[in-house]
Amino acid sequence: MITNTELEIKGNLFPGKIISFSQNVDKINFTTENGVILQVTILRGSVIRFRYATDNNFENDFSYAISETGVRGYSVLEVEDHNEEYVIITKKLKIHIAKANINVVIKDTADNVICKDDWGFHWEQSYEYGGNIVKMSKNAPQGECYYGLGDKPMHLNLKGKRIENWATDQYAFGKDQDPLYKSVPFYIGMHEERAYGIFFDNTFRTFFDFCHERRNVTSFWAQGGEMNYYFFYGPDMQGVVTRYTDLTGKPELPPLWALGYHQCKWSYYPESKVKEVANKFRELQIPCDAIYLDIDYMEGFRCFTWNKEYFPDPKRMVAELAEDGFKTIVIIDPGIKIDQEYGVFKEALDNDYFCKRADGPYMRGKVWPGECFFPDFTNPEVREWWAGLFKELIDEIGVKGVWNDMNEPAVMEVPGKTFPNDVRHDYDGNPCSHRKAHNIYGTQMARATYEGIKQFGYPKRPFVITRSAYSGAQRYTSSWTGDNIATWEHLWIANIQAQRMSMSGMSFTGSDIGGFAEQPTGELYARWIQLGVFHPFCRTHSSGDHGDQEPWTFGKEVIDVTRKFVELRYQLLPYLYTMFWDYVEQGIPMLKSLVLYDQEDIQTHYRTDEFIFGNQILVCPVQEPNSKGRRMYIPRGNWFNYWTREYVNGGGEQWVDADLDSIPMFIKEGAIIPKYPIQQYVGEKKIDQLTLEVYYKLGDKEVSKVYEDAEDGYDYSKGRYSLRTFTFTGKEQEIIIQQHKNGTFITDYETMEIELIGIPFVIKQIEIDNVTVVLKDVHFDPKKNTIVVPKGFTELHIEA
Ligand code: MIG
Repeated sequence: MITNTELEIKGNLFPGKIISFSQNVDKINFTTENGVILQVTILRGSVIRFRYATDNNFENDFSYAISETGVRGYSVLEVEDHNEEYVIITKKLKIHIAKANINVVIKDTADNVICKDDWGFHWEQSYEYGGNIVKMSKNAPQGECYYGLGDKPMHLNLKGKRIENWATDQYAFGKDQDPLYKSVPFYIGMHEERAYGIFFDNTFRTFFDFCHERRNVTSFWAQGGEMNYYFFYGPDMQGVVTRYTDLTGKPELPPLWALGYHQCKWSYYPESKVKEVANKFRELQIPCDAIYLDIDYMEGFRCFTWNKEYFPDPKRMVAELAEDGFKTIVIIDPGIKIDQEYGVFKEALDNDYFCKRADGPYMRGKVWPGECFFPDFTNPEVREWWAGLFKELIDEIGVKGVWNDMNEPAVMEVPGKTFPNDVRHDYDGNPCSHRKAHNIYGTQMARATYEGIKQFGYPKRPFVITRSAYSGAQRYTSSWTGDNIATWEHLWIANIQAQRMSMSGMSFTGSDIGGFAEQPTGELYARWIQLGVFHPFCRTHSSGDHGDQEPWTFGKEVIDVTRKFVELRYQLLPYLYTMFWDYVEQGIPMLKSLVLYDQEDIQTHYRTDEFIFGNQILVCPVQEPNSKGRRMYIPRGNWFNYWTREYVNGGGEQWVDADLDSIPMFIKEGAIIPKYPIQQYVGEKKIDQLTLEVYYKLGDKEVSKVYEDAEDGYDYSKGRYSLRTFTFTGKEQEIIIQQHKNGTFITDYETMEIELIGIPFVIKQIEIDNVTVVLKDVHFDPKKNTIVVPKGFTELHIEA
């Protein structure tokens, strides 16, 4: 056996040649002369895990990120033993492993190189902490682009950047600032229109370098733990994202109200102020479903308490708000005030639930309540206890959602703004230091919160929102992008972050609309609302330091713009809910950056502003003051301008008008867009009719879907949902709409109003399920081209 030092270059150690090989079903192990083991696990034909040990020694295999319910299985697996290499063959990939140094080359079945090691796996031993700094470097062919990585506030395409993942409280962060609140060590690479993904499942501080240090190399490394990554093959980018999301877990459906508009501020208090804000929404008829209580609702910032002066009877208040359609959401932070009179503190202390320093003292840090200790959310017993604390809030008081903040974890007035490295964590029975637990701490807090709300709210669906997150957090929680600023640049950042989170498996995300720090002008607020209603999570929030940020702060024009766009969101709820269902069922990102939508069009590879909301609505925010519109790229295909109904050919840039009351918005031809009547909150009205906007297309069929269910609860998981699939076929003198329904849920409405947009002929005849109908029996309106039909039709012919 040769020693490591014989394979050392500038402090880096490298694997030697392979001396043995073994296979155990889906796991294939290669061992080198210097004690490196590469274990390749075939999860699916296009999902492969690469895991490296040094000193012949793997750690206990444990991950918080990997979902137990993900798809596993493959139809083909062969290993060939050649002179110079082993080749592992699956249905989608050929993985070449060099006998000389275990370098890996991944090819598709047509022998195109998809991803190839440069130095491949190498490492440095860490004398200070023990273990290794584990490193991987890959060849970066010219023209390769990189996407993903969670909340990074920089150009969507990460080429040329070096990135760090270390969850950090970054108040008033700026463009390109890194690291931020979240740690999602997953990226998508794309070269010659073939996409792949890499998820480096390592919770230590990780780095990614995309051709920043060396022009032809991308690399990633971690300050500890194992080199342990999952490779996903596309070739389409959406396939990469859905496979990654399947592996790290998909969320449950949120209650439909959570997709409504939310209003927040630091802070609404006392009760009269909360009521005043809520009432004003109803008075101005701006729909709103949720109102938030920030830290001041508590007694001295003690979690799970109420300031009785501001909120003498929370149960009554919450009930009164609920009567008016408002769900109350409260903030809960991780810091527990050191106070012997405080029950939560005492209980955690008595049960040994708080994090401790290496030599035994408690982890003590200052946050809002003053000096605090912090529960170790990586301990399953602590999570169970934490979940139990929600009994009163949820079960008795009737709070409907919980907002987890400061869970990076943030600590005030200390360098690094977080726990010191030596703090100990249970890590679900794999005791470790904060170096390893830091990035996962927030997710485990949100997870425990989710369990609590679910337990006490059942059979209602829980709603959680978190600031910090690691891969997999989407199973438990939504998120927001943290403390942004009321500037035009931050509108650009918010757009990027929402798109990037979507392609990183965390679609249920939004920004603080209007900006958290500082105050927006009315114009900026209006432009931000126009973007925000197209983000899966839609909430206005502000620090409150610089004045108000309710929609009515900015005068009549902005009130009208806000109402118009929030109403549009409520009309589009069935469309948005269907997007969410696609995300829940298949891991499909709710927002699609243009590159994700059409990667074969290289024009899309560097676009940032335009995105597809769901599958069929193209949106592009106006990001500059005093605009009457903007130039934007319309992706290939044909579209209808939503506002003017003008037909436009994609595949080029154009000017699009958009005064302050408008945003560039286009509907894909052939699309059938479902709409509900405007409601002031979800469930305000019984939906008595579904509207379908049908956008004409000549030629190829277009499929649209509408998912509906009881809007809350779990009956949908027993098949009590309604999924309508519409197929549109357009000819010169005729259109055909076919409907297929799945699921046993019966929707309230009996009829659908169909509006036909862009049809090139005059309607003379209509057949429903092969029977010709009298035009006035279907309320045909020749001016608007609308008809009303029974919801159960299977085939509609509309002819000249
Ligand atoms: O140190 O709870 O990002 O949304 O309003 C500030 C007060 C603590 C930071 C959050 C923000 C919230 C604020 N919090």
